[in-house]
Amino acid sequence: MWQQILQSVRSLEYPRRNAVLAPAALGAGGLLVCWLLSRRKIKTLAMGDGWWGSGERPPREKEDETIQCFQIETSDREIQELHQRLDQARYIPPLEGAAFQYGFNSTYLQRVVAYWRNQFDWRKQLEILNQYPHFKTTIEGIEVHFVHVKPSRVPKGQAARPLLMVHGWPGSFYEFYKIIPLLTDPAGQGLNEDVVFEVICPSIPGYGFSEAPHQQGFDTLAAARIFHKLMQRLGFQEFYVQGGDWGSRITTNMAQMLPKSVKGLHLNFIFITSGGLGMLVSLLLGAYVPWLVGLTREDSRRLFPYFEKNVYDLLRETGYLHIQATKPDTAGCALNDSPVGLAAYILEKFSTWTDKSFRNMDNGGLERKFSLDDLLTHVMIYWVTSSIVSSMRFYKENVSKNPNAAPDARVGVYVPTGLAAFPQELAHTPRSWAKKKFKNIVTYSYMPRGGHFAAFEEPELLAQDIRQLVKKVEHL
Ligand SMILES: *[C@@H]1O[C@H](CO)[C@@H](O)[C@H](O)[C@H]1NC(C)=O
Ligand SMILES: CC(=O)N[C@H]1CO[C@H](CO)[C@@H](O)[C@@H]1O
Repeated sequence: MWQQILQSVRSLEYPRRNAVLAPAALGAGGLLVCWLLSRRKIKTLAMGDGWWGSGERPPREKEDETIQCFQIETSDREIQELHQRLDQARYIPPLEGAAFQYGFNSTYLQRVVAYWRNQFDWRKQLEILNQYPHFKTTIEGIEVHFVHVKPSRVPKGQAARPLLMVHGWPGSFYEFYKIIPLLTDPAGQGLNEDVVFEVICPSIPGYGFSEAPHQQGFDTLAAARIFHKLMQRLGFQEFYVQGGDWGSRITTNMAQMLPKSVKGLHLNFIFITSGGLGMLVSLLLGAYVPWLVGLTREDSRRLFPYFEKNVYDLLRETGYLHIQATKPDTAGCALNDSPVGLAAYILEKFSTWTDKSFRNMDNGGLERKFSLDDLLTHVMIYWVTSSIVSSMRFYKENVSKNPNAAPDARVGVYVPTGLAAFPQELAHTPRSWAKKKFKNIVTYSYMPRGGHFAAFEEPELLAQDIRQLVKKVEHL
């Protein structure tokens, strides 16, 4: 196509016989080329700027860009106070035979709380949390926390690939603690892999140890911009990004903002606002003739019966979303005041989002894939930082408007993208739907097992899939 246009423009250059027509034709050809070029130019998402600190932005004062080392610490008094609250909790019995269908089974909750009170060793978990280097730095008026792990050894002739990994709700940077060694030290984990990463896991502002925004309007675009500023401050020009849940939307926004900085985007949760007409047609016909509407057999297995699997199930599981997208502070008052309520609210998600059938299990299947130590560590990260309310507000800032009108809905994603579709994810997005938004899907994997908390549940599978993307992008 290009060749042809250039050729025809060139052939217009030498028609000596017609000296008058030539410049006119050249001008028209030039315009055509310009128009085509502008059409080919990739639309990016405006980066903008923001201020999330308390009060007015100080006039023209340069932000302190230093990066400080940080360690997670809690005082004995905080632990004592937590124990007092755990001791004073009150419970009502679950409905007979209800398992997790009405929410967290309070009989099982008492067991979790007894473990928390008597066996859970926060000091030991703190040692685990602090085994990797933590830092804080101020961006747009708030302190941003991140974990930064450099590889201990890099194979000869290789360079470590910087990789930013972003968590979601109700998770934290701790979701990545099992995948970090697989990515930064494959040899130490018995993996024969040349591709080694330098991993940066920030806490979304308002989550865990990142300060909460003091101003309204902190959405995924703002988070994406802040993480770009963080990576720039750390000196990375080009890097990979990975995310699930909110992390998926944030890293996608990063790829839309500065596509040149993002070498590859890997997602284990696929956010699309609408799949257009193609999606509608494939929903109507996909169960009968998947091949005709761009679906694979596996897509159709995961999608249908659609209302059962992807509509009713979603309705049953997303009441929290409506609360958090409308009046987060109200329910948040209770959760921030009661560690038992907080544990029930957070851990219920680790049950059903890992496997929907866990709803029918007395103990929500929680200990099938996770240890209580790991689960309670997540809860503690929210408790000791009082961050549940600010984490919930992120929904308010992102779900209240028309999603199709959001600026990021009108900009495609052109960076090389790897999509990992885990079978127990809340909803399945076939490649043919994702293509509308992600214009350069390099890998699309039907993962054999695992759900919403991919890095936490299936670190080996996720690490493998990230490496697969990097190898394709770099032609290794
Ligand atoms: C709640 O969990 C407890 C402990 O796991 C179990 O014994 C009980 O049967 C469950 N109750 C309901 C209503 O499912
Ligand atoms: C649907 C909605 O309210 N989206 C907001 C969330 O964040 C985007 C940017 O990522 C805003 O532009 C949207 O308005």
